[in-house]
Amino acid sequence: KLNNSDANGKKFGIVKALWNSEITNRLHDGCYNTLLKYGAEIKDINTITVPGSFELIYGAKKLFKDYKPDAIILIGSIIKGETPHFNFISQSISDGVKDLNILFDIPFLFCVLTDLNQEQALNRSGGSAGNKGIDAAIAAIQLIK
Ligand code: DLZ
Repeated sequence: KLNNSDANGKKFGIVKALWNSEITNRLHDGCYNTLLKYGAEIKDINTITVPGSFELIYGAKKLFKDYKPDAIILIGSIIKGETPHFNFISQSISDGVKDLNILFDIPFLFCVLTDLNQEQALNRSGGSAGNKGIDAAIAAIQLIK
């Protein structure tokens, strides 16, 4: 169980994809507000944006090197289209986040929704299925703790 000051004095990096930005903004709000709720200071939360989820890995690597945070949360929303593109991109991103976790000595949190449609994405970004941005922030704080 977390205390309200567990995130205090810690530095957080967030990388947010702009593709499906209605969803990623909702995830970001949940994540950001949760970090504040547990004591993180605004000056210690650095959000950068990348064009799409595929670029989250590069953005996270760059943020790690430039900002030296205690944890990095990667936020994206991939929504299935007509082609297998969805599967390739989802798989390569989860592989990439795994690689970041192996390569560098801080946790990288996977907050990338892979949904079949917009309705599912809305449900999981502040709707009936909660907000996965909140969950990712809590996981980041738990790992640092
Ligand atoms: C190209 C593409 C497609 C079709 N769908 C998504 C998506 O659902 N979610 C997302 O975050 N990004 C998507 N992209 C963009 C790719 O992530 C990437 O930005 C481009 O392929 C350029 O590398």
